[in-house]
Amino acid sequence: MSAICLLLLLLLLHCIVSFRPIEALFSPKDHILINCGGNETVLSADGRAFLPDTLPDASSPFVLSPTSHDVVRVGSSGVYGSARVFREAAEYRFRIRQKERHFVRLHFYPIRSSLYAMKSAVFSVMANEYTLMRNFSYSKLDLGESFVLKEYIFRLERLSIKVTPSIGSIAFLNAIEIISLPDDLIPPVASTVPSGTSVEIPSLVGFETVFRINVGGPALDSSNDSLWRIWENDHPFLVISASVRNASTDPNLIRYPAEVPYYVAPNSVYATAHEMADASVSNQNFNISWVFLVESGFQYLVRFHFCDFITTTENLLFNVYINNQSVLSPFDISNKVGLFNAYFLDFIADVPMNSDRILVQIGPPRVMVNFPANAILNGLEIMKLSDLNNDFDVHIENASGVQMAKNQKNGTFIVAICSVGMSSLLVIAAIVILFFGYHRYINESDLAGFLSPVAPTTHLGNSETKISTLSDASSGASPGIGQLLAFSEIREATKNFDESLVVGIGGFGKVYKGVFENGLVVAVKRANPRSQQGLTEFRTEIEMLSKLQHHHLVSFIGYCHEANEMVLIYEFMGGGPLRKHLYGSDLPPLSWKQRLQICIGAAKGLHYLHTGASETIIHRDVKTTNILLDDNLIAKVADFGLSKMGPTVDQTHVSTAVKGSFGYLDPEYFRRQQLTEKSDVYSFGVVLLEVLCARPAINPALPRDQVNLVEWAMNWQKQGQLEQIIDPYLAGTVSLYSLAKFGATAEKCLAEYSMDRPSMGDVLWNLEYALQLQETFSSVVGDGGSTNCMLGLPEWISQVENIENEHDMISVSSDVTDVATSRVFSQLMNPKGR
Ligand SMILES: *[C@@H]1O[C@H](CO)[C@@H](O)[C@H](O)[C@H]1NC(C)=O
Ligand SMILES: *[C@@H]1O[C@H](CO)[C@@H](O)[C@H](O)[C@H]1NC(C)=O
Ligand SMILES: *[C@@H]1O[C@H](CO)[C@@H](O)[C@H](O)[C@H]1NC(C)=O
Ligand SMILES: *[C@@H]1O[C@H](CO)[C@@H](O)[C@H](O)[C@H]1NC(C)=O
Ligand SMILES: *[C@@H]1O[C@H](CO)[C@@H](O)[C@H](O)[C@H]1NC(C)=O
Ligand SMILES: *[C@@H]1O[C@H](CO)[C@@H](O)[C@H](O)[C@H]1NC(C)=O
Ligand SMILES: CC(=O)N[C@H]1CO[C@H](CO)[C@@H](O)[C@@H]1O
Repeated sequence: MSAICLLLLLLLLHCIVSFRPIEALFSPKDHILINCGGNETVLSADGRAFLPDTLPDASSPFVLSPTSHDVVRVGSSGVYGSARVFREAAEYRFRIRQKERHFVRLHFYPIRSSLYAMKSAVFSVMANEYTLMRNFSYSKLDLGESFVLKEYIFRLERLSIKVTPSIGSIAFLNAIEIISLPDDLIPPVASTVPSGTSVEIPSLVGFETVFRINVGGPALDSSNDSLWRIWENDHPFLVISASVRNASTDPNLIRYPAEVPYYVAPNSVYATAHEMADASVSNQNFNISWVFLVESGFQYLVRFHFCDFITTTENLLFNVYINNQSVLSPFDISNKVGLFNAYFLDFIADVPMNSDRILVQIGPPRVMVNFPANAILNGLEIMKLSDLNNDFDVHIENASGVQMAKNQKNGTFIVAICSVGMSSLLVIAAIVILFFGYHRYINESDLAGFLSPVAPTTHLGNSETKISTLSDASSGASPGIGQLLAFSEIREATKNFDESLVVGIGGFGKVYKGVFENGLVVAVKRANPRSQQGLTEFRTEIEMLSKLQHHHLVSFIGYCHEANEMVLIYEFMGGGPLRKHLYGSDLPPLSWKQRLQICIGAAKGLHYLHTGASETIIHRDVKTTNILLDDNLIAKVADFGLSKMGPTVDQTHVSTAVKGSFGYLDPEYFRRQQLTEKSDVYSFGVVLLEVLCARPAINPALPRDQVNLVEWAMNWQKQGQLEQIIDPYLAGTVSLYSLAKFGATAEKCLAEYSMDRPSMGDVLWNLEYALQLQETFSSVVGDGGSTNCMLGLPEWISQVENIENEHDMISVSSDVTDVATSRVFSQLMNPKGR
């Protein structure tokens, strides 16, 4: 009986799912439309009502302060017929109903007025803590008579839009749109290429739409899109227009599988495409290429929209590239997606300082047997990600980049930038959107190749962590997790705990190198048999380790608890603790790139502890001796003896007696005895400084102001002169931008209050960025730091000064790049044409 009920239920569910009404329009919880400076409600061309901001009353969804401002109104051209003009800084504050991601759209159109020179107005706009535009000026865009539409996406629970005129100028706004978005419109994780590891997109990252393209189809305006977006034709971006042919089908034939919500893109985007022109060429082996000019020094989300309505009998199979890097090779759209199904894929591309473009290419795979050579693209979106400072406008690094180039009298330096440019400098990251149910389209083995070696979001739950009883340790070549081992086996592996095999001594006892019969080399941590002190820590560690498995955590192989013996067995880390590679030993010093890679590895391990396991785990003893290196200098986090489960959902912290290591302790934790994962972030900040300066966190032998590494280094960092105190071995080999990013990241980790500190995910993101910056630099000057280019510390100091003097240049260049990024959203419609 119950089986029948279940069956009926399933059938019913199936019906509900398959007859999902696609036509149903998305109805946002927040949908605030404002006609700035207007005296009445106006309808836009898509039929939406924009309320005037003249008299905000108690019921209106926003407050404008200060309230009294100048307005400009002309006849009736919709929202562009009026503007509010600001002579001083002013702020719109909005009531947001739903804490989720929102579109924030700002419309600018300078109305001709005898009173105000709106066209030449220079002003800045902030949304909450995000800087959207700095010293923006319409006149510098050279747009003729079209309006500018800026579109951003933020996760909001409150919103303030602040408009600030530059000194002696005014600011203006024509219209504002605030629309809450379906949460699955932005992917949760991203994978970096070529490293291929996936990182979370922190929820606080904002996006700015810079291009939204309906490939092979007409421009679409807001009435054609369920989220009132506009789409532009791809022709202006095609490198060779003769390489493509229009393809189109009836939009009503497009199907949206459950994994692709209809609001991802309208069916008219999926119903048009560009395919390879056959162009009566015998050789069909070419790429279709599009070039998009973007602002350098930012990361971009690149979203491809695909729908195959072209192939009939044969399979369609092609490669996809971003900036000459293969991101899908090949993409088997016929097998993965199926005819007429909408499909989309996201990637993250880094555009370094010395590049200003994103090159998107599709083309047939090299070896084409029994397939027609063809490739299609239906739509493309490019969104800029806000940086660590919540900034969308130009980076400081740009100025110094220019400075560096100028410093080189030798012309080959610049040539080197250009030619090495695209391949090694444009570093790209790829992501697969992991929308629920997505596995229907991408099976695990595809993902494995794509996201290798590790995805921090992979949930390795407790399910596979049964502690097996004995005996396959000697036979099983695969080091399983948490096996109980016989003491006799361990004694044999360590030659009866031979003193010559001791590789370390910790609070818990001695650590030996051991070799099992099957050749497995391990580290054996044996508690001092005379002390029972370690029992709690011993249990904690086994409990923790059995739940954890990650490429950047030291693998736990097994344990033994017999009579008085407590032994833990780990994979052997041939490189030993990180500290030994930094100071106090005669190991060769690590290069900056190696140090960054080690920090990234350790950050990945901690990020996994914080977010990857079923419960948040706080390490509590992050320090350079607990970060171990293997023979290839891959960093792994070790020693979970003090670890604690993090706060549960309804707690914000764990109260606990303060434990940890002197010099690394989070001051807030110390004061309030409330533990959160941000305490690890603090300790990790100390590790970053230790890595940079190659000295202990506390060194009482030094002059008083230098004893505490954090105080000392943060002093230099706040003066912008961190490069003065870096490990002398690094002098001349470190990219100043990489160092600046690294220093800023460490500073944020070391914030006094835990709420001001970034998550490990953010830290990871920024360290990877610092690495990209270093690689950019290395590919220009060479890994060894060619002495012709960089001459050690004195050189750095003068460069820092140069940055400060280049402020004017920065703002100019920001305006230059703005042209590229805002044109899309401005060419489309001429307000006069409405
Ligand atoms: C709003 O202002 C315009 C332009 O000054 C004017 O034509 C129109 O009549 C005004 N409407 C209202 C309701 O005051
Ligand atoms: C705008 O430019 C002025 C002068 O160049 C500068 O002082 C000011 O800080 C800039 N505003 C912003 C928000 O960057
Ligand atoms: C392809 O479509 C675009 C947009 O509809 C149109 O402008 C263009 O003329 C078309 N090209 C051809 C060859 O039909
Ligand atoms: C876009 O919307 C306009 C107005 O509703 C309509 O006339 C036009 O056919 C639509 N275009 C497409 C491609 O759907
Ligand atoms: C297509 O572009 C990629 C990346 O730029 C390149 O490696 C490949 O050789 C190109 N293929 C053809 C056929 O030109
Ligand atoms: C990337 O591709 C473009 C266009 O095909 C080409 O001009 C450029 O040289 C390539 N860069 C590298 C480093 O291969
Ligand atoms: C080099 C770069 O990434 N972007 C800009 C930096 O500033 C210079 C000079 O203004 C511009 O030419 C670059 O485009």
